[in-house]
Amino acid sequence: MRLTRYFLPVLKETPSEAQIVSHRLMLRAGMIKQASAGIYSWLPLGYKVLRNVERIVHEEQQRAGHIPMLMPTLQSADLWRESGRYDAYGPEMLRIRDRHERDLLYGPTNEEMITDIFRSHVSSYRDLPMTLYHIQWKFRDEIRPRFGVMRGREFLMKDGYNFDVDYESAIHAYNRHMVSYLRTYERMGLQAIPMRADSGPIGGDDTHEFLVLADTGESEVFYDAAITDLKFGDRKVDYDNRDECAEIVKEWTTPYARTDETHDEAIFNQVPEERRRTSRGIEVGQIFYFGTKYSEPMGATVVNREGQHVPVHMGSHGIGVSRLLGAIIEASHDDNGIIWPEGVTPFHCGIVNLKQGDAEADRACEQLYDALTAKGLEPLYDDREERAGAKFATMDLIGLPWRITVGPRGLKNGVVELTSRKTGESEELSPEVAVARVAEIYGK
Ligand code: 5CA
Repeated sequence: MRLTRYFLPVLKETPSEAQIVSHRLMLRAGMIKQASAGIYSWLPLGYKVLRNVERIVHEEQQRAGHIPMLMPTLQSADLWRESGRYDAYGPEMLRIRDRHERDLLYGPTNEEMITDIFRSHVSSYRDLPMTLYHIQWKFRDEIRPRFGVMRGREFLMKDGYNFDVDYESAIHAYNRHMVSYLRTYERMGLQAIPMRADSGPIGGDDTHEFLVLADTGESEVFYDAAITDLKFGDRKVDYDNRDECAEIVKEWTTPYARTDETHDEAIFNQVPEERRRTSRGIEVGQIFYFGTKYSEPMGATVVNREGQHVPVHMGSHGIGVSRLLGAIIEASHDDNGIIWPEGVTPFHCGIVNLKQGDAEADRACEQLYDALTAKGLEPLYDDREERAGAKFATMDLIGLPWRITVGPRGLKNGVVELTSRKTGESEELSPEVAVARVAEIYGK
């Protein structure tokens, strides 16, 4: 993409309404624009990152054997009356009446709708286990939407639902989700720690939240520092193997890690003092096992191996897709702007032409652009007639992990400069080697 042909409305001023750094940077980098309280338009740069986050979520869900689908945003109130949540959910639910006086709602979550789909089509244990998921917009009329996409009213969520014939298989589904989430967040350059939590309006006994440590997080968290040393890495996991998944879950749930809702001072005090940490965290996901809470009142049963009709065991599993953009920025920025992890960056690499209009520099930039594109990479070429300082400031603000700087002086010696956004370190390389280096970084 050439910057002169793109829509990147960066702001010079720091927007006064934004209280935390991720919100400020998302506005300044032209990623989002508020449409009304807690509701945002995703401008091209923000939309690109959102799609990248979504893609990783899809890939990891499908790697774990979960099936993608799409349910609507508007739901019938009648379904929620069946589960008893229509009245219980309270003012966070946006209730709507259509022209035929039928009650609808903008879905804050989809347990009822998925249970209805399941009961209409599945009746035997032979079709299980089954996990269906979608990535869809949700609406919760939060009393205090704030921090930009972090606590929005309209937000994008991945929500998945497992259906299992008995408790043991449902716990395997829970474990499988935990394992797949660990890999999902790591691919986004995040450390998200599973913490024992409270189930709130979704219900159920077993639940973990995934928290990214950040001073601006809304939750208070207590943990054993040992958990921050754990890495998922590129282990090969057989997601159907119950023992293997249970082992990984044990590894991550043995060190103490709880949110303030479930924190237990007596247990925490057994952690050696030098490893006890109190911090704040951003909740980027939550998994629940709630058994037959929805299947029983809604009559979602299957015939089990013994020929009996039993309500299915269910759980639901959420990832805050749009919130993740805020969380990633909170975890990865400096005074000059965002520092995108390579896994989610909107463009792989920036090209800065120090002397737009200089025939040599222009040609070298075009060649770099073509060579990077030919490798399957997407560069952002700053081809504006701007001074170098302004171009560097824009690149730093929007946070591309790598920048190639091209100027007449370097070209005389046959070199361009490859700079890491994270470390600020630069290397002078021939254009060919610079392209090969960037391609190698992205595994292309
Ligand atoms: N049905 C379950 C799991 S599918 C559910 O709704 N879980 S949840 O309430 O925990 O939401 C899942 C994730 O969505 C949260 O972990 C959080 O990351 C994100 N989320 C929740 N509320 C908001 C909000 N107001 N703005 C942005 N993201 C949110």
